[in-house]
Amino acid sequence: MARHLKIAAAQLGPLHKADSRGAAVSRLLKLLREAHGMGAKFVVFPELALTTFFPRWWMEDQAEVDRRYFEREMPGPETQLLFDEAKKFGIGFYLGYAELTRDGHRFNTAILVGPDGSIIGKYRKIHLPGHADHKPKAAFQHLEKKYFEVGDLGFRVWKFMGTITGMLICNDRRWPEAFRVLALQGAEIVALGFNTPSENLHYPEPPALRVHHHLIMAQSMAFQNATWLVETAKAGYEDGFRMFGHSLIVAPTGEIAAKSQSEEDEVICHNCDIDLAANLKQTMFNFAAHRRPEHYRLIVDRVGAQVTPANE
Ligand code: CDV
Repeated sequence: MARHLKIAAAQLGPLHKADSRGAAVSRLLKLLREAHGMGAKFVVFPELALTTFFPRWWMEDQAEVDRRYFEREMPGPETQLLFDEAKKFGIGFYLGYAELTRDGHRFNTAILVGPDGSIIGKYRKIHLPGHADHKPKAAFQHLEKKYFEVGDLGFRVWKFMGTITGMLICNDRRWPEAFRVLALQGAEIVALGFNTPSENLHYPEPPALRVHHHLIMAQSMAFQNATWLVETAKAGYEDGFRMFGHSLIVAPTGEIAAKSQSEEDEVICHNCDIDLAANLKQTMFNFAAHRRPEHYRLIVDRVGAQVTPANE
């Protein structure tokens, strides 16, 4: 009999600078209860789900940044409520937050929490977009390279609620390598939270085109790796800066099974057939039969593109 898991993407609307951690957790709890009402057993929350998307701001007082935006413990005093409620419902979840380690390292992190409330897995974001320098003339900034270190845990998967599940965070969804490394470990579900500005920091680009890229990436990554893909946004105008919604649950066929419609708090849910990709994995994307890694050397040996014509 095919395995099924009812999965929800619990999208958050805006969290402003003035919003407290407690207010964020209250909203997450409301979303969790709604997801429970829909029968969900696995709930995916966004990237940096406890605070505003603070990397848009240049801030110099690191102690203040740590106090306002980083978690020293997980669960902490406020987030414990979320762990308790999820455990009461027998729900597992993915949660993104800013992590400050005991030895002073800062990461953009996501955790996978089992239905018994235990932390099963941790992922620290590897593809950090943006810049580390101050750009005071820009309309907004994207300072992930200032506030976070590159994740040091690699791309991993875990046995989770009868499935093999991997985690990514936001910008990772633009890099096929990240998905393929998870798929090569047998990923059946990839969970990912995101905060994506509707405006392009670097050059003018229609917001609809940015959403188009988001959708085509999600559909192709799910299909080419034969995995379920759950992508959850934090969306809307945070202190006047817009981020798009379009949270998604994508099937291994590349079809969108569910999509959010608002830029507010919103839950979408789908009963995912985890074995849907069985045929695909034995035919078109039978990696063992068809991949040719002997011809992929450059992917790991070279970072940036160099022009290397065969006839030179
Ligand atoms: N939080 C992110 O990683 N956002 C990036 C933006 C900056 C392009 C994204 O890939 O959506």
